[in-house]
Amino acid sequence: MDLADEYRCVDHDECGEEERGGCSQLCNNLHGSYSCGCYDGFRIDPLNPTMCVDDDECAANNGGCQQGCKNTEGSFECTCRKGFKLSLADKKSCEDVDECAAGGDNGGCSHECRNEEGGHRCTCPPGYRLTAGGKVCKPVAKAVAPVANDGRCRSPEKPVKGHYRCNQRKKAGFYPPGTKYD
Ligand SMILES: [Ca+2]
Ligand SMILES: [Ca+2]
Repeated sequence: MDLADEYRCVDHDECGEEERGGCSQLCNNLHGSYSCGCYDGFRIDPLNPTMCVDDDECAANNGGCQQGCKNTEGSFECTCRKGFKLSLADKKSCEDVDECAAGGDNGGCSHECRNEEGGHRCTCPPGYRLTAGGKVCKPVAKAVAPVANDGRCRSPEKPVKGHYRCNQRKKAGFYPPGTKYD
């Protein structure tokens, strides 16, 4: 300290000391005073001006996320619902997953796969029908019409599981004329 300083008030750099003014993260020395600051993603604790707390980015405007927003300590991330993926371009919007192209399994469909927004659907070519579970197509059995002489659909003598069966309600042992078979 030179002699002149003995009679001059010099700024005391609290931030230059080991305790750094008691600031948990950043310390800004000001002329005659100092203030604590925080790293990106944090803000000063309203209850204690030397401490920093996580900034909940999701609390305002959903963090700018199109679908979900997940707050994390010091940061946050946007999330997407099932069937969507986060856009690599802005990391905020969600794009449909093309299940038919992704995975290399044709969306789990045995025949045709149709991509839809947020999901996908299996479909079957003519002559096939979708089985329970919505993924596998099976050939539609050629209907052998158990038609009685009177033209009415009658229950077959030996019904096979799922086939050769009239699909309308039987009345008195017969089905109405024109009944289709499945
Ligand atoms: Ca945060
Ligand atoms: Ca899709």
